[in-house]
Amino acid sequence: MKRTPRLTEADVTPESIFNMKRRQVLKTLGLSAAAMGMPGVAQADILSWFKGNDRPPAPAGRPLDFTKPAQYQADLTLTPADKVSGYNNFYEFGLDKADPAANAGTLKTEPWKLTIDGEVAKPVTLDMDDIFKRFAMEQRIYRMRCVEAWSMVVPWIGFELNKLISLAEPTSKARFVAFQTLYDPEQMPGQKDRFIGGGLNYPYVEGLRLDEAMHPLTILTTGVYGKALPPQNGAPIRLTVPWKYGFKGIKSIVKITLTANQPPTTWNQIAADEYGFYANVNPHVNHPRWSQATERFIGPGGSLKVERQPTLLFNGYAEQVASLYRGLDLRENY
Ligand SMILES: Nc1nc2c(c(=O)[nH]1)N[C@H]1C(S)=C(S)[C@@H](COP(=O)(O)O)O[C@H]1N2
Ligand SMILES: [Mo]
Repeated sequence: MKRTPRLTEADVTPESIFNMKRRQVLKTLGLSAAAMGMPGVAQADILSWFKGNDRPPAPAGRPLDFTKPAQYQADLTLTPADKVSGYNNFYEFGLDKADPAANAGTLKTEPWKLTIDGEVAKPVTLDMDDIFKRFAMEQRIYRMRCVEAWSMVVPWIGFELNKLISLAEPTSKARFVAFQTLYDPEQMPGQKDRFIGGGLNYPYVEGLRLDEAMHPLTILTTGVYGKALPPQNGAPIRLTVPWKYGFKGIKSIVKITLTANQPPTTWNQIAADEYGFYANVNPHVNHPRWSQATERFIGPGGSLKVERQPTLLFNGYAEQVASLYRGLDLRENY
């Protein structure tokens, strides 16, 4: 008997090639779900999940207090707010760019605790009130470049990660920083079902070298466009490393652990040849399946008007960060 083709681990592949449109996903699920017996979630649940839009939208983020340091108010054309918070990657809520905005509204971000531990003298757990009290927020207009070759310019609000790390007092053994997203399959359907979550391992994890984490451009982000982050952008706190591909910018962080050894990272685990630990934006190092020489800038105008522009080395931040990689082969360490 001929078996219905089913999605395998190899089909559920990284960013961009798992770009089946919602309709095709539904078709695939319709064909295969009954035959294979979906673990965890009944087919009907998935179908209604993918309809998406009957879910309550996220409440508007509350306005934040912040300064605007002149050196970080880059004179660049901004991506409009509705695109920054309407075109997202957050696989815990589905693979389509519209899924996070449609489906993340129910993420419970209050109360929220962030723990910093590992190779530190003073491990600490903070709630969001503690974070807003301890760290002054500032707006930073940063370029944002996804490995899929689209880009935005975003007015984030946040504070330098080095301030939090210093608070915990790294030991002399600390060389890397590991980050972890909330793990709560009841709230994040992609964690419960690999058809929704794209077959990634959850919780989503990321990492930086300690010197990258301490760099003044590296921020923990709590807001965008003047307000607290909406869930689809990684509320209530996410990482922003503007010279690296977007997948390094892990969302909805609950834990930061200083380590002696390089930590595993989610996209690297699923496709090591395509997504390196460094993930520095580099027009000269192509992705195995597409060129990184240019990018589609998602700017104002049209519904999703895009303009091709050259990719910049270190996403335009070479002057500030190139020294971190002196002597490192950027082709080998992609
Ligand atoms: N936990 C988690 N963090 C994540 C992702 C994800 O799927 N899960 N996607 C990453 C990718 S690929 C990108 S491009 C950025 C997108 O951030 P934005 O939606 O705020 O633009 O988030 C990153 N952080
Ligand atoms: Mo991305």
